[in-house]
Amino acid sequence: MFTKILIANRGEIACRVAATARRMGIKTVAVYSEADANAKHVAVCDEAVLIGPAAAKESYLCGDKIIAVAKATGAQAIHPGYGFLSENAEFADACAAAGLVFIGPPASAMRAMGSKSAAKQLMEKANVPLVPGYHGEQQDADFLHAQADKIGYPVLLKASAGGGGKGMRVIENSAQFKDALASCKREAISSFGDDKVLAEKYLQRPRHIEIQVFADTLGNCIYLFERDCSVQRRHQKVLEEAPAPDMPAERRAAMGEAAVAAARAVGYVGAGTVEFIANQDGSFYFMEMNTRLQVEHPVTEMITGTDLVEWQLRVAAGEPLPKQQHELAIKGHAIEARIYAENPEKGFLPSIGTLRHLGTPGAVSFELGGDVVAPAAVRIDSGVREGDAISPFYDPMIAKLIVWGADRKQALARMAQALAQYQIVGLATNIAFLKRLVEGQAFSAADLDTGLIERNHDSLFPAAQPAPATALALAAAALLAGESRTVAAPAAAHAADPWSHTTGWRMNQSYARKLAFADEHTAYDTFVTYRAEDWLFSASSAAPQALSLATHNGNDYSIKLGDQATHGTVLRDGDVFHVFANGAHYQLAWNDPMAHAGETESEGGRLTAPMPGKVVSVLASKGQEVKKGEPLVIMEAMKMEHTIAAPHDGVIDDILYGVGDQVADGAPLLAFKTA
Ligand code: MV4
Repeated sequence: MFTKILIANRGEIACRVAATARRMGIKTVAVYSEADANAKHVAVCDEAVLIGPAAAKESYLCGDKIIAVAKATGAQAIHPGYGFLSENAEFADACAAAGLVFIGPPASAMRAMGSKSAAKQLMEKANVPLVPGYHGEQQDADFLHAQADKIGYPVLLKASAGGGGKGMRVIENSAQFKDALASCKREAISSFGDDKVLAEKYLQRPRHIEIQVFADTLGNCIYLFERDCSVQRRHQKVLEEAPAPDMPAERRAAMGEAAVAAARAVGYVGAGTVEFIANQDGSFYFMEMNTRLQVEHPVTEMITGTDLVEWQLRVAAGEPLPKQQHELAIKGHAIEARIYAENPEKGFLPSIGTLRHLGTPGAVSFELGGDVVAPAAVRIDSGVREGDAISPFYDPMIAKLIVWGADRKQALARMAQALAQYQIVGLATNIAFLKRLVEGQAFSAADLDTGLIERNHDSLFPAAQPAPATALALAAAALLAGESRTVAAPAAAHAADPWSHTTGWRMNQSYARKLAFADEHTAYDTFVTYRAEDWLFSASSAAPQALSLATHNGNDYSIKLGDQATHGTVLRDGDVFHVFANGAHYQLAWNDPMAHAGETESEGGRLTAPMPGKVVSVLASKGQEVKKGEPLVIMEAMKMEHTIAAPHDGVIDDILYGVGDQVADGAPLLAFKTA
């Protein structure tokens, strides 16, 4: 076995590989870009070497630099993870030439599967089922038209060089063929520089089912069952599960054997995935083979009790597969959800920024019957920690949340629960969307196909709901508790002095303080009346109810509103209260009437945006002398205007944004020199 390996990747997969290496007593070398100097993968490896600037093609894609680092640090093998160099046959060859083991398949197998149409021809010879169609060299329009008529409509035209859904055309009938072929070829040449197409029977509601295969250098090749990855969005997987729902044992064996035949046909070694497209009736057809460890490998690990990275290391070191086919069995059900920094309400636009707060569901492990310990119920694979940034340079995945259950129903319930416990402040995420997805009727009932998200668009993107009174009450309680702490502490010496109390004691007992909150859609006026032991609270026009803070531990609050007990986490970020309660995340901006110049946040003479928003007015100019408290910039965010004022007398050094500019949370708006 190797004593030291280099991990040619970043993020969660680099951390994942490092965890297994550490457990096996293998030292690890990380490589990193300038953007990743403080990244988690650098921290979890034994050594780390800078390989270049942030852009992947100047760092993580530089095979020669990475090989040089492996040689210099004495690593014997390179694990490429997924993406980057993982399916690059030239890199695998270069590793071999440098006397390093590439932890992956032979370059020849990568090349054989790299060309989609050549792979299909190989598979045809190996008796791996293919979608009925024409995958040959002849490209004459009349010939292809005759092939399409023979296949029967609907027919799908695909660019041979394509993949990921680009260059595909569905043809409903023979009359549409000519125009569709011309347009498909135009797209194929402009996207891939190759106008070769293939024609297939179009499957109307297909499922994406893939088989995990593993082969060693001694001629053993086995399958570790299937994963159903039908829930996708624009060819990006969103949820993956194992085993596939409604998979009869005979079909599982047939698919497994077809996948093993596919792997054997290209002399495969290591971890691979054979992708099939399956009809609702269960018929299945080879699509392509991924010659790497996949993002969704944990669901297979959880149901088989294996560590696939350990298997990869053993196979790469020349050892036999740790298990034979008959020693493998499926236990329970696992589901993975990919948590992304993206905004589902804004077309899944990636969200860049800092994970200012990261609260994860607690890991749960338990006993299953006798002394057999079941897999942990919740596993989180992540390459980021609280305080880390999601940058524009790499994939904006925050974490993979993987749950295990004795059956699908239990796994589903645990996934919903774990998503409800996930707390992220600082970035938009797809967590609420994932929760709607796993709780939705279609996924719950395993009514799976690649169109699930589009078909259920209306229930997956419901109109925004106003925040419930309990969420507003939690924000109010946190605000009031925070005020009594910060103000009461220095006044403790004068405890007898009613004027230094902040319990709200007032000459006029009926005084109701207005706390104005707002989220992106709604403004909420709430009213608080201070009483001896509690508050009287009303949200908008609702009748006032007694509100009290039962317990308060860090950011966790238990309150009572009327006769309803509620708890939640409340994080205050400037004037925004992030309330996590009932599995939802409410972002409530407080319009603080007392906020004025002297309290405006300023860092090192710079003035920053209190929350993400838009600049609506710039009142100062470069070089201008200003007085403390003078308004400089007005921003609009969360339905409110925020005035950024001079913290001291001084001079405007620079103005960094103009009217109409979108500004990120915490961004400096202007440079300011104190007089
Ligand atoms: C298909 C298909 C229906 N019929 N082929 C999309 C990308 C590519 N690699 C294969 N794709 C498809 N091929 C036939 N004959 C539907 C898809 C497809 C799809 C496949 C797998 C996972 C998600 C998908 C989403 C849309 C379309």
